Amino acid sequence: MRVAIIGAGFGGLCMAIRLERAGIRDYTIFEKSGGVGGTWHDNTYPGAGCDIPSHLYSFSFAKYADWSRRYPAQPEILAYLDQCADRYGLRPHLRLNTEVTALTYQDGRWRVSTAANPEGEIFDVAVSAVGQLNRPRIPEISGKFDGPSFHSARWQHHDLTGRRVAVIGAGSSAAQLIPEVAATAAHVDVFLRTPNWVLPKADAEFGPLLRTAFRFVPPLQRAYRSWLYHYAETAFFPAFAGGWSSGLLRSRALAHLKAAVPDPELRGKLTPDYPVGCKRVIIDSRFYPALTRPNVSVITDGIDRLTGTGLRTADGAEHPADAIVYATGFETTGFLLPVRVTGRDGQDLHQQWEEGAEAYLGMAVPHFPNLFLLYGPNTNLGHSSIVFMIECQTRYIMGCLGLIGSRGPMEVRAEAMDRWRRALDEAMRAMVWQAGCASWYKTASGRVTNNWPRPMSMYRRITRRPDPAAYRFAPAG
Ligand code: N01
Repeated sequence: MRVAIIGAGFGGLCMAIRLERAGIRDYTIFEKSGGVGGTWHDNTYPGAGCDIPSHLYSFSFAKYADWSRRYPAQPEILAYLDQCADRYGLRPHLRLNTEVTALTYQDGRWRVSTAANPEGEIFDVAVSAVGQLNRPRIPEISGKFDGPSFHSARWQHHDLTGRRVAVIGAGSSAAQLIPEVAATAAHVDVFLRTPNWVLPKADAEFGPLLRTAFRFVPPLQRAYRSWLYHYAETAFFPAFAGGWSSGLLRSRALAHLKAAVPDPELRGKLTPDYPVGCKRVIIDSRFYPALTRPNVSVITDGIDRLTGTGLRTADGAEHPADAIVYATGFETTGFLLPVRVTGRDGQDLHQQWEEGAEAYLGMAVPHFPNLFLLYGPNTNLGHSSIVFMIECQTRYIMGCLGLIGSRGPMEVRAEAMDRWRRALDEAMRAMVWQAGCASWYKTASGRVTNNWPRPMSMYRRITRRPDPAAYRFAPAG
C-alpha cells in the first residue's frame, strides 16, 4: 500500500510514525516548506511559543523528559519534532520544498500533483495533514506603505531596535510578539479591533531536579501528563459548554486585567463584551504589562488606510511607522485550500464544502474514498492539546488501512455523514463559540467548522476503531 502524507507538522509526522511502526514503509511526506515542523517551522516571530503545557503538547508515545519549561517556546517544539523525524527514521520519506497542488481520484487510487510535477504520482491512500492555521490572512487595506510589512507567520527578521512598529491585530500571536518587540522598539502602536479574554500563564522553568526526575521516573511524567489532560477537560471544557466554570474564568480574567492594567481607560479598551471562550482565549502573562509600557499605544479607532509612512485611522490621525506587522490571523475555514481535490465521479471537494467544510469524525468525506484528513473540520480544541486529537485520528486511520487492505477502497456513506452532522449541530448549540462574536472557528455565515464541541475523551472513544457499516467498500468511479 502506497500512502501519501501532505504536511510534515505534528499530524504528518504522527501518521508517518504510525506507518513505520506498522511496517508500512511505502509512504511519502510532501512538505511545501524547507523543513519539518509545520506551524512551528513557519512561526518564528519573537516570543513564539505554545500556551499548552509542553508535557501535553507532545506525542504520548514519544514523551520527552527534558522540556526546559512548562510552556514550550517555538525553538524547543521545533527541535522536538526534528528529533522525532530522526528517531523514527522518517527523513528518507520526506519530500521538502514540494507543494502539493492537486489530489485526483482515478481508478481507485490518488494522483498527487505537485507544483514541479503536475503529472503527479500515484498512491493508494492520501492523508492530508495540512493543519488549520497554515495560510496567513492579510486584510485588504487601501493605500500603500513604503517600509517593510509582513505577517506574524512569515516574520522578516529585521532589527526593530529603536524603530516605530505598528502591529495590526491582538490575538495570540500579537500577544506573544508585542512584549518582545516593545522591549527594544522606540514605539509600538497596537491596532486593536476586538479585545480578547486573557488569562495569566503560570510559566516557569523546570529545575534540574524535576527534569532528572522526569527522565528517570517515567511514571512521574505520565502522572503529570495525565493531570494536565484532566485539568483541561474539567476546568476549561465545561466553561466553553456554558457550564458552571465560565463565571470563574471570567472573574479570573477580569482580576488579571485589573491587576495588570491600572489605567481604567485602557482597561475599558481591553475588556471584551462577549463570553469567555467565544474567541480563542489568550493565555499569557506578559501581554497586558507590555500594553502599559510608555512606548506602547493601544489604538482602537479603525484603520482607514496605509500611507507611505504609516497608517491613518478613521478619526483622521496619522500613525507613523517604520515597519508594519500583520498579526491578523489565518484563512481557517477553507481547510485544504488551495489544493484542488477531485474525488469520485469528478466531485470537487471545495464545491462540496461551499456551505462549510465537514467530514465524518473530522476525517472522511463522502465521494472521496481513501482520503483521510488529520486536524480536519470540527476537530480543533479551544482548551487543550491538538496532539491528542491527532493521535486519535492516526490510530483510527491505521484501522482504516487494515480494512482497505482486506476490502478495497473505502468511502464514508452519506447517511453516516448526515448522522454525524446532526450530532455536531446538536452539540454545537450549547457551545460558547455560537455566542455573539466573530472568530476563526467559524465561517462568515456563522457555521462553526473548526471546533470539536464535545470532551476530548469522547472523541477518543468514538474514534477507537472504524465502524465498517459507516463505509462502503470498492465504490465505482
Ligand atoms: O490570529 P487571530 P493569531 N483590522 O485570528 C485582527 C493559535 N496560536 O495569529 O478579532 C484590525 O487569533 C483580529 O481582530 P478581530 C491560536 O489557536 C496559538 O493571533 O477579527 N484588526 C485579531 O485581533 C490562535 O487563536 C498560540 O476583530 C484585524 C487578530 O487580527 C490562532 O493560532 C500563539 C484586521 C487575529 O487574531 C490564531 O492566532 C499564536 C483588520 N483588518 C497562535 N483583521 C499559542 O499557543 C484581523 N484583525 C500561544
